[in-house]
Amino acid sequence: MTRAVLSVGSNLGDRLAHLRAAVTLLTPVEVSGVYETPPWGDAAQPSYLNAVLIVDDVTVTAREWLTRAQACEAAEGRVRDPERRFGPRTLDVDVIAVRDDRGTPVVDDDPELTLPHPRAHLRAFVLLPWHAVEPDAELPGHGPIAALLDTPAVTADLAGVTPRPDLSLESME
Ligand code: PH2
Ligand code: MG
Ligand code: MG
Repeated sequence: MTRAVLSVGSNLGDRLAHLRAAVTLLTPVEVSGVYETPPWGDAAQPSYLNAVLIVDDVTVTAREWLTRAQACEAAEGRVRDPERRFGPRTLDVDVIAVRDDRGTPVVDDDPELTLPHPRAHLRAFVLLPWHAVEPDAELPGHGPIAALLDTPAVTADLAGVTPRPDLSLESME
């Protein structure tokens, strides 16, 4: 596989430090800005910092991106609450979409790693940062992300997705 789009989010502890740890561990080729976003799916929790990372490594399969994502979450002390699927977390790294080395999108209904991510087309906090780094990108099965940003489900949430130019994941050396 070549290129994967990863969504990173944090709403517990030092949120920026958790996102920065993901950048250090995953060595992305593109890093979006940081956005402050209201919690989606389970409102009774602090707001999130979200960003999108583009990773590119011909030797890494889609499944291995998931393994790496989960290793980052574990390294940042994430504890999963089986009772609260969309509950707060120190670090969440989701594999949104993967293309193989010929540019063909990976489509898989494996419940362990469904690709593309089954809710990505509805999530302003994924689409807006992704669009900032790859304006012409397409979400396989859903079309251009620029058009998804204009759909009613997403536009309703866009107002809450606030850029945080004071926080950066770049130039961390
Ligand atoms: N992740 C969730 C649940 N809700 N809300 C926001 N704003 N950002 C997230 O990354 C997020 C969420 C579960 O993965
Ligand atoms: Mg998630
Ligand atoms: Mg996740």
